[in-house]
Amino acid sequence: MEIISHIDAQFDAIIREFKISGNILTIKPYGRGHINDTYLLTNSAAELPDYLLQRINHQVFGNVSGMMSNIHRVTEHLKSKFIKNDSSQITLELIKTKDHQLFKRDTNGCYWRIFDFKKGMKSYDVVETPEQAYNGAYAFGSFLYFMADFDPVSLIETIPKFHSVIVRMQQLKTAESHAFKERKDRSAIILKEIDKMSPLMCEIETLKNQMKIPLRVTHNDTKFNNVLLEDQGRGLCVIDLDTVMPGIVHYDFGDGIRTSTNLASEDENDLNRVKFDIEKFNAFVQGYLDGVNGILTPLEIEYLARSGALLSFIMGVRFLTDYLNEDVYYKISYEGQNFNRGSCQIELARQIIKREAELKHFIRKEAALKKRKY
Ligand code: ADP
Ligand code: GN1
Ligand code: MG
Repeated sequence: MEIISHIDAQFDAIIREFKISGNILTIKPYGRGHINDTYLLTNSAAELPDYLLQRINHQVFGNVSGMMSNIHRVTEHLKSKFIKNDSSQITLELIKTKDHQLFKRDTNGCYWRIFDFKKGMKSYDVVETPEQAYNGAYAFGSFLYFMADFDPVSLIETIPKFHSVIVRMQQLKTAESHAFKERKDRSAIILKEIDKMSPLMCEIETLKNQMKIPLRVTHNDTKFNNVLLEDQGRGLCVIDLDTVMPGIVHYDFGDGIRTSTNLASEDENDLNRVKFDIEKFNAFVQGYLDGVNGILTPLEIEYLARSGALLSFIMGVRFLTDYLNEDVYYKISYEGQNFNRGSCQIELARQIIKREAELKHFIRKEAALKKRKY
């Protein structure tokens, strides 16, 4: 494999470690993820694959080897399921190194991996149509369904207590106690609102701890831009598998609702524009329930309506924490972005909580209508 000369020597050295086909013509930063550094590698021959190179954020993911082993096992499992049951779905494919490893550590201590790039598919930061919401939800729902015969505790927990409200609230309090006055003052109103909402937001965690809600293999980062939809056709691919680990359905359903029903962007500056869209909610519910194919228990179904608020709340708390910590976790592109992100998520949580009875009614009705396909 020859790498075209204008590619930076550092990238050149990394790419050469992996088993890729053809010659890489260009490399450019890609996507809008908040955690890893992502690059699109374009092949010089159109008929050969393009690739997605990522520098893994090892501050966030302390056990890179365990995480990569999770991803490998999960993608192999899904691939075999899709071959047997569902031709519209594909999975990420890891490209191994020439010495058959799942990632490479460079001399600076950075960790790199390569996936095949899914041509003709794209992700959406803000969902445009109910049909997109249905399709993405279907992919996330069937992720849960097809992973149902995989032992959740055989996966390593890539970020322990990732969606624990109790832990996230503790982290917020610690950040608050260390924060600069200016950031604390700016956050004061929203912090009060968070305190008021917090008891209601702990209920699902209590049910999980009491083992009334089953532990499953969950994705845990089902933000809508973590599913690729085919431009033309019905193809679907769930991506960003770094946080696949044991969890509960509410984490996945809830984050999907958070990111597919808000008419505004995640960091909207004007809170009046944050609007929960019921049409996209309904479509997401239908897609998700079709995807999970009847495996949810009555108690799981009962709490789905709350979970959209829960995940909006958790993300609001996490963004605010990072704002108070001077933006050390999430990538930002302007000062105050984490404040905007946090305020938006809390506003969305507030709107969803207000409509819980109506949302619950819709979910119950839809769940009763769904029949198993397989
Ligand atoms: P992060 O963990 O930083 O969010 P992701 O793995 O989600 O990183 O990748 C960032 C973006 O890159 C995604 O939102 C998506 O748009 C795009 N992307 C990721 N993997 C692929 C792939 N295999 N094919 C095409 N696009 C991809
Ligand atoms: C991060 O990696 P990305 O951008 O898909 C974060 C999620 C948050 C999300 C908020 C490992 O997701 O938990 O919901 O930002 N991922 C991690 O947009 O913390
Ligand atoms: Mg992502």
